[in-house]
Amino acid sequence: MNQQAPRAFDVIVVGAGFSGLYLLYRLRKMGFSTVVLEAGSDVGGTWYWNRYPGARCDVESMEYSYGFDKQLEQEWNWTERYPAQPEILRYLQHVADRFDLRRDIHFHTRVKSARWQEETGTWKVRTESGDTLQAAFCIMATGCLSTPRLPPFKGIESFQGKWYHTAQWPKEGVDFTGQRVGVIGTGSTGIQAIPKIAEQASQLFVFQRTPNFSIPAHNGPIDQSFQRSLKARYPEHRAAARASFFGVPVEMTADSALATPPEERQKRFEAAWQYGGATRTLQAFADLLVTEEANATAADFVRGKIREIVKDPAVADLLCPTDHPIGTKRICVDTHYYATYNRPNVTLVDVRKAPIVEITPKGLHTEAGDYELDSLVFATGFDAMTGALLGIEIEGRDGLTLQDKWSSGPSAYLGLASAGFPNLFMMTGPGSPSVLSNMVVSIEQHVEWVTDAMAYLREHGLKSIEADAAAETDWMRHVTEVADTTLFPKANSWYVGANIPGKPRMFMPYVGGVGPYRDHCQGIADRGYEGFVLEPDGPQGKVQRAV
Ligand code: NA7
Repeated sequence: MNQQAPRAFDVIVVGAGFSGLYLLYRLRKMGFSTVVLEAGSDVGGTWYWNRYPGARCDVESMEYSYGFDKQLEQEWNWTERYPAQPEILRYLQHVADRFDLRRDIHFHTRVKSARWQEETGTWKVRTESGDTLQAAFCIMATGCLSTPRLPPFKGIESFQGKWYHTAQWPKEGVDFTGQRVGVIGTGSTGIQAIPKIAEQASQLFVFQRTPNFSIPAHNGPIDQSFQRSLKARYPEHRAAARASFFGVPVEMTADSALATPPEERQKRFEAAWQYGGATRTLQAFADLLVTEEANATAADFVRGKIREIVKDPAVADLLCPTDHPIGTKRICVDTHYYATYNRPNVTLVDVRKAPIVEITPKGLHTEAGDYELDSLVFATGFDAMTGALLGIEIEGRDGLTLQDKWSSGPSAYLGLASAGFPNLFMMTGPGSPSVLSNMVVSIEQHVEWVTDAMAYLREHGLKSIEADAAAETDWMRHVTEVADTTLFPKANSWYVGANIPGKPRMFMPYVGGVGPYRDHCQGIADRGYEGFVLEPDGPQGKVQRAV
């Protein structure tokens, strides 16, 4: 697509994951000419890049799927209770084919910059290969966990073996059979990959700085009668998901962990553990994420399980998290993670006590010794939530860049739009429920809300919509206030940017709940896009405020 004049569209969407695909489907249906720009060679977003062994969603298949098309949700059959990466990727490929989406997606196209052109009221988007496109609207569907982080380990270039980042895994896969492998990182990714790599490697060294809580998935083939019965009541089920707290319908309780007798409390935690997944444990009692004493009852329960499973008490001790309340860092959902440490070929190395000094040609050197390795796997996470947005030079009105505006922390009205950046939307941006929710449910809400807003502009002869600065400030204050009523901000998590040196510390996701957030957004739309500045089309261009 090399041409002189920028190609013009109504909408440019960046990213072809869950958000980008649904945006394209809906915008096309609404008659907006749309192009999607995608860095990968295929659709899938997160599920395109994260192909490491064991990669699996921690939300169940029947929940983690689109609800916008009745036939789609009926015709697609999931094979496992929790979907593995290849299956989610196949699902998204199916969606792309079924709705003929690929013809408007430019693959191998990484966006470098997006600049607002005041004279024309359009966004000029430049790709890394130098092409330019322009559109009235630009929607960043760039994902929350799409900028991998590789810490600057000294000596990495000298390593004679092979190394991999889990989020940039080779498409052809990696065979570790007979190898001495090192894994750095024990977040959700490491916890999924470690049991799989342990099955192949001759020796696996896990370099752990901070342990995390993990709950078994109890994954397995999906129960087909369950699949059929849920499909029969999908409309009610989806409605309940949309109104729920995390985007997954779970019966809420008002019970307090502290007010419940210990035996009864244990029983409930045990039932949640046996059911599998994180949601039931975190929602077993109403006060688990609110008071430290209540939280400690759940944390003690999981630590007890770790000690039951892991045979060597010293290893079990090292695997027991003590530095954060359970659930305040993304709780992991695993398959045989803790039991993996009972294998004779697996060694847990404490790099908190004796930190990694450097990568050497033959392996890895810590303050306590040397490890000879054939391969190294970095499961070291992401520059979450803001990384992908700030990785693009986004310039709004009067030369204001998003990098400058967010230099002391991100700010976005509803997590969807930022003052100074008209007609620019972000999907699951900071200040929206995003990573604290079932992403697909949140994404569908965003897509519908944003595209409805665009249709409203069209119907009312308006040319731009922009977050009002005061409304945005109020929203971000609310986001922080709600977070401060919980234990979430206490953890040094990627939710607060703590994993990236120098990143401003701020609790980024909105923890007020998916249902309440949705109602709030709907109210704003019903009141004529309250808190947004809407600008009429035409040269007179008087600003109409719906604040
Ligand atoms: P996470 O959860 O950010 O985990 C990254 C891991 O890497 C974590 O254990 C880190 O330890 C470790 N890490 C990072 N840098 C280092 C250095 N320099 N030395 C040793 N260890 C290090 O990323 P994931 O990919 O696992 O998960 C991200 C999300 O993706 C997940 O929550 C799901 O929502 C999907 P630390 O805790 O910093 O001590």
